[in-house]
Amino acid sequence: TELRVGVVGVGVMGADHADRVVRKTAGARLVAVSDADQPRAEELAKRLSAGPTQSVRVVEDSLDLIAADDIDAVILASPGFAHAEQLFACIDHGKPVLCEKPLTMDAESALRVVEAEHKLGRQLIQVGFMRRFDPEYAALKELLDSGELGRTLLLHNVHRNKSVPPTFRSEMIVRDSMVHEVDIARWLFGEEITRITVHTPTSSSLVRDGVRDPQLAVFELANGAMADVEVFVNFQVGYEVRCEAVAERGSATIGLGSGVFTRAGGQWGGAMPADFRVRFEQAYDIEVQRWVDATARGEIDGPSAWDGYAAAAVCEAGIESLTTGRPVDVALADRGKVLG
Ligand code: ISE
Repeated sequence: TELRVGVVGVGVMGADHADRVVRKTAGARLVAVSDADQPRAEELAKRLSAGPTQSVRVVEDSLDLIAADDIDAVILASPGFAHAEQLFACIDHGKPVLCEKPLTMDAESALRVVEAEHKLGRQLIQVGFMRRFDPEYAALKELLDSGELGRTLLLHNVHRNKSVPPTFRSEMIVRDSMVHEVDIARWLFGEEITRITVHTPTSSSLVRDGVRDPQLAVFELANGAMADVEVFVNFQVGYEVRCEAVAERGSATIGLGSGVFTRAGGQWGGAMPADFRVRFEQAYDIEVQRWVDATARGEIDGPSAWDGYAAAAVCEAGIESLTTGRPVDVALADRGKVLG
């Protein structure tokens, strides 16, 4: 009784997940893939069908893949703008779905997804905030929750990519990159974000005209705590994600890098990955395995549609703040009313 999985969208992340289902995930089998770029889907299906027992087919239309009788569950890794329609299809067909961030492009459509799932009466949607499964983040959460350091007061975050594709404009930096810190702040504090300010320091001259990169944001949480984050997606050097939590009786930092440090040739240091797939490989592996295991039980085991909606609401306010640099209040529906 293997879970028969279909992957929608086989760009960088979807191809990585498809590979993960084939090679590393127990209790799951990759049955089909689909992509707006048909040749890309064909190529991946061919590559992953190489094994003797493994045959992966291409379905032209993502909605047909979602509806297919031999697909039990879906990994959604299409671009964010395609998610809403595909999520509604998953809900219509009762198919569990691991949806890459962002859940949808705006708070209004994200809330409609939450409501549609709620009407169904069971949780089908898990959102791909994979950092929650990263062993370092998980250990940080455990430490903070233990109370050993007292109450957590602040988070300082750094989030840098070596570079990004040309489609990555200022709003996308908020919606696709900063959204991870939005989720991490909500998760570590166990509180909603009520206000966001996005500052735009001088942009790097290496960045396309009009793109604001780096960005410096401050989140205010419902309990009065705050988090800051520098997001810099054209850092040139490598991929780097750090988080320091400041509590009443101490602080804790993750993401300082590990591995081999050398001293040679008048230099000292270690290597930096270029790619988030390297830094968060374990997180992705654990995320997908736990999603498969939970799906077999008819459950989810990770960030919910509500978490995706709340993040979308914060990002929408963040995108508004991006243009003015002024604080913007987050408009969030009443959770009790929506899910009550
Ligand atoms: C990318 O889309 C991701 O989701 C990565 O986790 C994030 O760190 C990166 O900034 C985004 O480009």
